[in-house]
Amino acid sequence: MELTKTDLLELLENECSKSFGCSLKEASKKQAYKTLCAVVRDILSKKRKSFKEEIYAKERKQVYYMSMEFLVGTSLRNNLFNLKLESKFASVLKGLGFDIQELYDMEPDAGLGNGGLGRLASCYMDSMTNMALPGTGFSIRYEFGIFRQKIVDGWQMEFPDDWLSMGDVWLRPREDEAFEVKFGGNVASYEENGRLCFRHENYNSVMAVPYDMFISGYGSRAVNKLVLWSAKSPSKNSIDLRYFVRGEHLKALEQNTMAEVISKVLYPADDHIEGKRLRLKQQYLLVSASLQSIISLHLKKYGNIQSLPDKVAIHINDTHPALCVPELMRILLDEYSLSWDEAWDITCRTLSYTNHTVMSEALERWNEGLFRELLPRVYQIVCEINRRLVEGLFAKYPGDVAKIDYMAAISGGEVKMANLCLAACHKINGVSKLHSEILKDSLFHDYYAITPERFTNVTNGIAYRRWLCQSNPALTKLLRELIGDGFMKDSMALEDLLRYSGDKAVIDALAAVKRVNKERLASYISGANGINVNPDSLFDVQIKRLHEYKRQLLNALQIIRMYLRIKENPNLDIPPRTFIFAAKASSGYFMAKQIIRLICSIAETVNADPVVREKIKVVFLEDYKVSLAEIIIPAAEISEQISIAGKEASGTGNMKLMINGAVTLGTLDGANVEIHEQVGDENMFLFGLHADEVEALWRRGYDPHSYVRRNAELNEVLRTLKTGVFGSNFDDIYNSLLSNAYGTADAYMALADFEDYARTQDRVSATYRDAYTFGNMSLVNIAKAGIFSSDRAVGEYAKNIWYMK
Ligand code: 26Q
Repeated sequence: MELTKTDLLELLENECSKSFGCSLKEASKKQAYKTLCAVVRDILSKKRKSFKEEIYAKERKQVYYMSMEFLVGTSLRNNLFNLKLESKFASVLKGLGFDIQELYDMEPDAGLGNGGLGRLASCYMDSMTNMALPGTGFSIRYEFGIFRQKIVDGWQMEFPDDWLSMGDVWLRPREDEAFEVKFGGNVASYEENGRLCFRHENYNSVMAVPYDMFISGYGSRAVNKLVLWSAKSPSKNSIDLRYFVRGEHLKALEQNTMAEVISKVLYPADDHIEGKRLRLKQQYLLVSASLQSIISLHLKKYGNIQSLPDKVAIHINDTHPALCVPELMRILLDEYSLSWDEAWDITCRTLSYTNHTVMSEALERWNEGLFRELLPRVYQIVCEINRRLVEGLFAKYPGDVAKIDYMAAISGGEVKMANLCLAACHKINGVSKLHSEILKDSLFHDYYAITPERFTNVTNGIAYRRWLCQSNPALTKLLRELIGDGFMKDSMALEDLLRYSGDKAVIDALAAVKRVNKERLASYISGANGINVNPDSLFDVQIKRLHEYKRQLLNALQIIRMYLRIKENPNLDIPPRTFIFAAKASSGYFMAKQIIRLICSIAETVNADPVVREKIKVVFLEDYKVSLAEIIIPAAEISEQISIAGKEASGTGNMKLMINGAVTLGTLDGANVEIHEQVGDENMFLFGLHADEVEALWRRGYDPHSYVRRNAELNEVLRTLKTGVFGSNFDDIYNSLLSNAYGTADAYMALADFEDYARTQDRVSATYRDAYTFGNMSLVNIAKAGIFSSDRAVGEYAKNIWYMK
């Protein structure tokens, strides 16, 4: 039954009086926000109950999505939109004196992720729910999510993100359903009924307490949940009496804080990996608690463990939860007394794995000693998996020690997590066509050669109802007028917009929408950075994590080129442009922080120059996060996707920008290749080396100097890094491009692609002058973006990987 406004009013008043002992008329804004969230959560909770009963009765297969990250962002508007209750609640609240937008603005982002991989996990939860697939996400309830970024004199500073004070409204703790997770200690063996058994002894226990967050789907009967584990000390009163009675009071509390530190903070790195003990503890907490929970639910319903792969699919989101492989084996062997072969068969058929990166720095390996010390029984199992793996490989490739070493789960004193997944999972996929080919051809080639049937591709997708319908209401309204609202359920219906290709009135209407969104972003920029940008200028956007392979530096070098050209010719006739950046750098990533400093310095010089600033402006927005992306993306006209070809696994920002009408300026990397397939040369600005050319150039020997010698303009640009044109010197950046002692200068080939990039940027300027040509490119991009819906992606996972009905 449908909720009326009277119902909503009653629900709100009851909740407010229950929680705050007052009526909404007397409530503060904060109280009203918490009241509203609690009411929405209760509505979802009721729906959840009936959906749960339905899937239970139908014995439907369940998918569990294991991820160290879910970049949820905000939930209130999303939930109201999905429940189709937004306007009713808005009007009821208005009657009580509250503006719903102001309540939305109070919600902090749940920033439980770094970037693409984490946001993808959240988009997939949304889509599973839209499609009424029974899916549960498992992750960690980090007390502090991704750090808040401030820029001080061009330097990135990191501050803790205390999101729970206002964000915990969505979390429902289930204290009494905690699971014990064991660390350290030793393993004793004994014999029982002729079987060799193992007992984990002298371990330290940590309790994993689940917190549920409900996930709503658009006009869907389903409500799924995200389960976040929080680490708690097992001792009842949080004091270890063994120490307390000896008078060691501090030590008695230490164990407690040691346990709870596990879920304190998200690791803010998405590039190079430090083998930190705490990170391994986090991974095991997630894996062990989740598997215990999954298996106990399964047994309660089905009564036998053998049916696990038929009723349960467990997905490993990159290698971070790869401990699923040995931990599931451990549970099956030690707790259910299965034979090795039986346990292995169940494990392989239940698990699947997605790879999200080909960067070798990001391939997870753990020091064997650390691994053994922290997880002694799991380590034994990894050793046995490895022994059997290597034995099999030896039979296949007798004497090919290098190959076997490369494929082993343990080698060179390290446990290699990707190889554990490759050895076990029944399906392995990349996240774009190009990326999946690269996995087969190079990174995972040796595994592909033995079992090609396990390898597949699922090109990423986005929850476009959030990224288009909710964050760009003006465009959504226009689209509904033009093509009806079929696209809100089926993204492929966006193609109907092609009917209006070349239609000047429609292109004008799209431009008017873009203009509204640009004004909104301009006002945000003026508030945040104190910079006034011209809403009639071209908004050129590069928003993503800061990494050398993503080449924000290439963008910056081109801006320097434009700056020098304007200085040389103050009458240079180009359409005004605003370059907008937002990016967080890993806290320990020195070069990334230098690049932020360079961009900020360019911004200062450019924006202060009375002549230059009439033609170009540069803005670095601090603290990039989901809710900021939702403001920038609708206003973007050019989407910079300029990674060195072969390194960006997919990219998903490119899809969000595309569906909002931005035109891609990019290399043939990741999903850009498939965007190109959709829109063609004429609706995209492509440049740069292709992935195979990059490879070939590496093999030939890459010499960045040769490009500088050939291109006087590039030489001038690079000189500014040394001569202090932008306030100070950027020797470290200069050296990274030209004089790295180890022959790895300019490892991401910014200089090789510079000339083509600059020429293409000029083409962008020329095209932008013709509003109809550019506007029509934008139209085609919106129309062709439907394929990049996460509904499509999740549908492919469900069918080809999780084997769900
Ligand atoms: C691992 C160990 C220790 C500390 C940190 C990490 C870690 C954390 C996050 C390693 C990698 C990540 C994140 C990777 C990521 O976001 N990859 C992106 O995934 C997107 C979704 O598939 C792709 O679109 C992007 O191309 C890819 O870069």
